[in-house]
Formats: sequence, C-alpha cells, structure tokens
Amino acid sequence: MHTEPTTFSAESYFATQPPPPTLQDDVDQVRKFVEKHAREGRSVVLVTSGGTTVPLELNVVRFLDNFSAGTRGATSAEYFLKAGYAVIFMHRQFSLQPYSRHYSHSTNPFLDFLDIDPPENEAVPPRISVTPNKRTDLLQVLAAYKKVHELGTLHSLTFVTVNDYLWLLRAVSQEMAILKRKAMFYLAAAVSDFFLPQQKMSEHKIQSGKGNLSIEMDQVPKILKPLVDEWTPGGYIISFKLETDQNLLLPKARQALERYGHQVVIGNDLHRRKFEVVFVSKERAKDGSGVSDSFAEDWLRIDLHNNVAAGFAEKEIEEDIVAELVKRHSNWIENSR
Ligand code: 9Z3
Repeated sequence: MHTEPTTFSAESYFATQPPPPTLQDDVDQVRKFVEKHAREGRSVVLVTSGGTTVPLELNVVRFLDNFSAGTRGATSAEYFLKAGYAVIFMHRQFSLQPYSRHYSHSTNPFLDFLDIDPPENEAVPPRISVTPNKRTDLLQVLAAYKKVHELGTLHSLTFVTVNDYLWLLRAVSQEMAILKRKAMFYLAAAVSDFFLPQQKMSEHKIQSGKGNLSIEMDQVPKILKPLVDEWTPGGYIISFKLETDQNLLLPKARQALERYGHQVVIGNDLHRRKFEVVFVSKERAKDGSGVSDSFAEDWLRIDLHNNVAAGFAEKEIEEDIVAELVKRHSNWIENSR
C-alpha cells in the first residue's frame, strides 16, 4: 500500500490520533499528586524512561521497538528522590523501575539473594532469610524504597506505544503547569521519530503472501516546541539527544536547543552513555558591544575502570547528572525571584 506522507503538527496529531483509554484516570491521579506536592512546596520532576513501540496493525501482532531498557530513567529517578524531589516516573511498561532495578537484571537475580532456613521442627514451615553478604546492599535499597512510599514522593505511570507517550506527556505537563518554575522535565525516554497513523494501519495482521513488506511511516511531530511554549510555561526542561555518530552529538544538541528554546540538552553516544555525557545549554555573555548568546558545553565523565579496580562500587553517572541538574534548577528558581 502506498499513501502520501502526512506532515503532522502537534495540533493535527492530537486532532486525528485517538487518546489511550486510561488517559483520564492517569490524569486524575497525576493531578492529585501534583497538587499535594505543590501544597507542600516540593519541586516535582517528570522523568520519562524506556522505549516506545510503533504498532504496525490495529490488531497489533507486530510493532517496531528500540533498545532502551530504562536504566537512565530509573536510576535518575532514585537520585532525584534522594535529593528531595517528588518524581512522576512515566515509563515504558515492564522497563526498569527505581529500586527494583537493582534486582531485576539477570546478573543480579533476586532469588539468588534468598536462603531457605531449615525449620526447627516439622510443624513450622521453613523461613526465608537474606544471604548474609547481600544484606547491607538490600537493606539500603529497601530503606530508601520504604521511605519514598511513606512520603508519597513517587508516582508511576506507564506507556507502551509512541501514541500513549505523546498523549500522556501533553496531559502530565499541563497538570504540572501550576508548579511553574518548580517543575522539571527530564525527558530520557527513547521516543520513536516515526509512526504509522491509525488511518493508514491495516486492521488485521499483515499477510506474508505478497512477498516483501514495505511500509512508509510518517514523522512524529516535534512536541518539545509546544511543551516549552504552551503546555508548561516556566518549567525547567531537559531533553536527551542520542547519537551513534559521535561527530553529530554537539551539532544536533545545539540544533535542538536553538529550535525548541528549552534549558538543557544532554547529549549521549549510544556506546559511551554509561560513562560520558555532555550538557549543552545557552550562555548569555555581556561585553562592551552588548549581550550575546553562545553555547556552553560541559562534559561529564566518570572513570568506570578505576572505580571498579579500586574496589569501589561501580559509580553511576546518573548521580552526577542529577546533582548538576538540581544545582542548575535551584539557580533557575532563584533567578525568577
Ligand atoms: C537518551 O538518550 C537516553 O539517555 C537513553 C538511555 C535512551 C540512551 P537506557 O534506557 O538508555 O538507559 O538503556 N534518550 C534519548 C531520547 C531521545 O530519543 N530523544 C530524541 C532525539 O534524540 C529527542 S527528545 O531525537
């Protein structure tokens, strides 16, 4: 099937693509969460995490996906919580989550942490205990997890498709507008650039009888522009730029800042993302001839090998990313006064 490509603006996208059925419930819960933390004077960060799918059929059998496991988002969410933020964790269903992420990898399986203690007699069932050398780590994670639950500072919601993601992002950011400068957006989800509009999707499973399959997808609208200008004015917005060609990282990050006018683009290379990122932002310089804008580029690197060789636990780059952003965000809030 060959159809003409359609160019979607954010507006025409939302006018023609259907909202996910759970949208209203999700929004109601987010509203309560945001209002509570606005009342309590807390800053709130929306962390998006994981990849989006692009269904190829209305009765979905096949879909396009990407590599993202949600490590960046889940790890960062923990550090934001530790820094006193309330976190809306909007993630791909079944991707990594804060706290449980420590035990959901196949390298660190949860069941290997547990022992079965033999019962004292046959009348009592055996007890489960934590393997002694794993207790300190588990206790730390569990204590942080319980504290967050007690404070009510973490709210999770899920998406699967790129359509779910777009609808949710718009709705959540509109709810966060009341926070003004206390709202932060940390857009780490790996969102598809292409999609198949409902109107062009085959209803049933695409049949293989015709041989080759060729599908033309449309471009996902650039939603950062309306996010910055309309949905949540005043929010501190950080987007991520992922590239596999290191040479494209800075030019693409600068281009995104120029285009959307938000605060920070964090550039990362697919293979170096766990130990190197670059913060790109606009810098205002004053000299004799007036005020001019230029780009500030700050590289953040961690030395994975030395840390591990020295016997330290592997340092997570997200700890430093979040510390830097918390600092920048509080300056941003201060400067509005
Ligand atoms: C990122 O760059 C994230 O850091 C990663 C994290 C997806 C690389 P993992 O989940 O990976 O820890 O495995 N996100 C990219 C976000 C993105 O796709 N941005 C768009 C783009 O680059 C613009 S908003 O065009």
